Amino acid sequence: MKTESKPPLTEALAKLLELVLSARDVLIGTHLNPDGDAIGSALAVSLWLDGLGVPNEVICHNPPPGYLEFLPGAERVRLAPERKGHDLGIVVDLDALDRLGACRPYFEAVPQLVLIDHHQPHEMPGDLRIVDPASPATASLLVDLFVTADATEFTPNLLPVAPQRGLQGRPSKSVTPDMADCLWVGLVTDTGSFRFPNTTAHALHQAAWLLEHGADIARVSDEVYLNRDEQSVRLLGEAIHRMKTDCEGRIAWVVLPPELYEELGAKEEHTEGIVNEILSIRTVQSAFVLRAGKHGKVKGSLRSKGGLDVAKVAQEIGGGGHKNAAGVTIEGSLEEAEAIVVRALREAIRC
Ligand SMILES: [Mn+2]
Repeated sequence: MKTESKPPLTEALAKLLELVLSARDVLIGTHLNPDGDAIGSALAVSLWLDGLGVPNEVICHNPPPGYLEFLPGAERVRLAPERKGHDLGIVVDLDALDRLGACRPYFEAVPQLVLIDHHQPHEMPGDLRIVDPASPATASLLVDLFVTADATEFTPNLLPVAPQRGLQGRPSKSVTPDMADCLWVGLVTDTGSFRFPNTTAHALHQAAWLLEHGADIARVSDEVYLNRDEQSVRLLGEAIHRMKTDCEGRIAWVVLPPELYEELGAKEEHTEGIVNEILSIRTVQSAFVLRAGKHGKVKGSLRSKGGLDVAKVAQEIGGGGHKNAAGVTIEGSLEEAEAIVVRALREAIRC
């Protein structure tokens, strides 16, 4: 694994501010099939640039999923830029430009690229890289940046003088309540509501800070967790019905064929969360879900508990991610991919 030296946050921030304040138009992007951290972080950056008076656009290969449409600024996310000639790109929550999908060429065309991310670096794109794999979410890195910005002389005061909704602490120079909502979503979703092992004391301090700065957690909880499509729950039911296990129940998985999605009227995004339900079985150490992707490829989500590193397993068979949550793309049929993942996991678990 490649390593890189981490510039101190103040240095990274100074460089970032220098770039954005001299930019004419900034293009912001995130990964395809965006999750809460991807959209939340991209919108937080966009709203921050608004405050700095820097024109910007947000693009993504897919529109925000329904449960994120309530986020302030979600309506500004486009599939392609409306303007030309952006002189700065900022991509968040990804390490490989492949993950930009159809948006990749737009970012390859910008003269300068900033990358803000918390995945294990492997491709290392970007002229300025603000990367910390120890950070639980890209939103968490952004909170650190904004808190650092508040403490500096060179950050302009972004907040209007009028009192802001929900503010309990000292006003931030950088983070508005709308931004706090976006950052809260990123932090909450990537830590599994502060249940995953990536939940550090620092993340909880940041959560408190976001609450003090106007995050509306009751609204976010309703929108994110009590807002599922009926097809999503029906797909979960079918998935659990089809679940297979191996190694005395230490591995559990589901293969979801395209016909099932057609039959239920379910979409790709409805797959989210199924793998975590399977992982919740007491004996299960690793769970995965496979579905047909595009161009004869199979997409898979892998999860694990405790010490088992599924990012390593994913890297071996074509993918990557975090220790307890990773993704793979495998060439071949669903059956072939299933055999490949089961074999790799059996090896990792030694059963
Ligand atoms: Mn993330």
